[in-house]
Amino acid sequence: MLDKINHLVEEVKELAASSAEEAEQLRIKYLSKKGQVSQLFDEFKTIPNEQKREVGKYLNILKTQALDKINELKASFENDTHGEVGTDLTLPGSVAELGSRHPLSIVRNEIVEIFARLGFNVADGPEIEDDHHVFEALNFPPEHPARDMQDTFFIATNPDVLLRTHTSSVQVRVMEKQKPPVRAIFPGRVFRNEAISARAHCIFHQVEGLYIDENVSFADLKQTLLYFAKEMFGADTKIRLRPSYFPFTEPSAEMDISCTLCGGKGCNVCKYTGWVEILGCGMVDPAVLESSDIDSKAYTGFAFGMGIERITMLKYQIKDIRLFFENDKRFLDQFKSAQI
Ligand code: 2U9
Repeated sequence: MLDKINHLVEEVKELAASSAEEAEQLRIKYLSKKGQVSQLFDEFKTIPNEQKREVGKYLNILKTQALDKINELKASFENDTHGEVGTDLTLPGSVAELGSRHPLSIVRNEIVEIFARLGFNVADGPEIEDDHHVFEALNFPPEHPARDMQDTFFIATNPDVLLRTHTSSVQVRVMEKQKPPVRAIFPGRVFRNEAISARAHCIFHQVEGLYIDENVSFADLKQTLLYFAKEMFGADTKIRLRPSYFPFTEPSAEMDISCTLCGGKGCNVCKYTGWVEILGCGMVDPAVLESSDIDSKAYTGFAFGMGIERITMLKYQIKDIRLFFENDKRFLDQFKSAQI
């Protein structure tokens, strides 16, 4: 039996394989249940007891050597693909895909650029605000429904810590710090406690504008917004103003543009009226100027506000506001060519 073992030890030393497949065949030949090494273990049971100690030792050495050799052969094929399915260095490299700007950012940047051409700066402020900057200084009466839990998100139980419902709070902060003339726009994220649907979301984006100086008139407001509408929606765009009401402006108006889809003839986007509403505006209420210590006899101002989602939906004919917040790459990829 020792001869057989020695013979196999020598045989195992010389084992060679040209593929992983062949190495596996060798494992079967020597180490499987019916393999040559295993058969020697069966034979081992039959030898006299006094030989068992010595033979057992060599048998174990044979088994270990066979295992090591075959594992070594197998390992040599794990990283060696012999040019079959390995790295083909002649293939073109994988392309690192560039991201694209979010449609809301594209439209916000476009709005900022249009007003920059008219001399408006950009100002920014906190999203977590207090009652004074969101409501009080803007002439909201104490019982106004916007102040209700139903409409505004309050943080914890403190009624004086809330998420801003409009960026007008930033205007108040600017007026408190900077004396007229003020000519700025205020892009930012706002929060309203609303049910989410295809047309409304509890988080959305606004751009508001404010111009305060001596002799600022409603005609200035109208001309500024006409310029904006033509730059944003095309030179043929017409505007119309309808009387409205906001606590912070007097007089107030809502502005429509001629329908971007049918040009005013009537379609389902404009509900066959030829007009679509895009923003609210008005002359800053003297009480609002006074609450920020601006002399309402010396200065007048106009203000306007628009939802960026609404402008983007109109411009790109997007039917559901929720698409802006889902980050579906198939949606976002469609804006690659529109980046500014
Ligand atoms: C100050 C004074 C006046 C900002 C204005 C609107 C009209 C308006 C809405 C449009 C759609 C908000 O996003 S929306 O829901 N905004 O209609 N905003 S005037 O007036 C101000 C702001 C600040 C100190």
